[in-house]
Amino acid sequence: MARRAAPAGFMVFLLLQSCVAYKLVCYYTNWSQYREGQGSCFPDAIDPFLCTHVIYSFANISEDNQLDTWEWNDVTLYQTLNALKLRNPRLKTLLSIGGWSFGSQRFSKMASNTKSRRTFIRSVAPFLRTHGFDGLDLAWLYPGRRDKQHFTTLVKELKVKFTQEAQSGCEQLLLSAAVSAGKVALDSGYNIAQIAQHLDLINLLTYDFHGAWSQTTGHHSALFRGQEDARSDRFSNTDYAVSYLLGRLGAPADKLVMGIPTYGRSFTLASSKTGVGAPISGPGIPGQFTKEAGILAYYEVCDFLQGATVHRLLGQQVPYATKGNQWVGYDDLESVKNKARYVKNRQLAGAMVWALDLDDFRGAFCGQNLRFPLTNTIKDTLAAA
Ligand SMILES: *[C@@H]1O[C@H](CO)[C@@H](O)[C@H](O)[C@H]1NC(C)=O
Ligand SMILES: CC(=O)N[C@H]1CO[C@H](CO)[C@@H](O)[C@@H]1O
Repeated sequence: MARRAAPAGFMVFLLLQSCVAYKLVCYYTNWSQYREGQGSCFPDAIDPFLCTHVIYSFANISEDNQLDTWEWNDVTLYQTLNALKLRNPRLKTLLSIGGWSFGSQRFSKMASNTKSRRTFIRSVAPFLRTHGFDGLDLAWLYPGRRDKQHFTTLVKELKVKFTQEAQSGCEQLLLSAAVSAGKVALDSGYNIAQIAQHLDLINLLTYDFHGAWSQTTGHHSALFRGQEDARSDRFSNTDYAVSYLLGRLGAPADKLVMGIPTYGRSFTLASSKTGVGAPISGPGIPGQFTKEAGILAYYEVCDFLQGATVHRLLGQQVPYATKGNQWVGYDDLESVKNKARYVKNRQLAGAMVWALDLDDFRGAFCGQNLRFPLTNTIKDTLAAA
């Protein structure tokens, strides 16, 4: 008997393991296709077993308040992305609406009016089903004070609609939101405890804490507060945001997904000072592929590191590198491993990656002989016992 009980116990163990599996939610951006040469990324480059959820960003809201495509070839890319599910049927895909360049105003207009909100909500499920998505992600960046109630209503009504729609026998559509990790935005724009009831996932944007808009160098996605942080910067780290959401705002840990960036934020130094808090003259020079001042994809960071000096911030637990008058704060294998461990220690729902196309998705630049080295490291760390 005892010998037969062991495998049964082992099976239960396996089942329990799969119940607590952490989510790995990965964004893919519609504009990465246009990067030149090795930088160009199409959804078929995505390993279907890498993430549990892939979110396609971004979709639009049309003139008549319906969910709509953005790029001329979005429908084709939706198909390519959703075809990944033929290889991994457990993969979930979501469509994200909004984003930075979309802004807040049009969300605000749609959500504040009962009629336009209803029109939008009615358009969502048919659109997602037509294109083979499993859910919607709201990337309203960011709801202001006057939007707080409307955002809550939008989330609640979407959930009601999704529940109704699932009665036809389909698996219920998922609903997530990308939520600011900045204390000021959190306080003014979100009723976290209420929206959390209706959302399946809260994707916390725990990056962009620091950038060229600041006067000095600083890491944009520190895990913890560091000694070098000014008092005014004490809220600008991942740990603060997570603790604030869990402890003060009433976010349930099992819905909270912590963002980890696969890009760095760079600066041009204004003096011979090169540490944290050094004066800057502006953003860093654009990367060869991403071509945006102040931003470097991880694969561009790898290139930058040749001949650069790397420093690890012990308190903040993230690295930065300097070369000439350039300074970049980024995440590497070690820092993302630490962050993934943090996700497990806090028993969060999982980790989110922004973005797959900024990781070394070809495995061509970082010499690790591995595609998606950062995302794979997060995956492995989350899966480790
Ligand atoms: C997005 O929708 C707005 C109307 O709300 C429209 O003016 C704009 O052209 C759309 N953008 C694209 C790229 O289709
Ligand atoms: C090429 C490109 O940038 N396409 C669009 C992808 O979606 C965003 C929405 O945030 C647009 O701003 C981009 O223009």
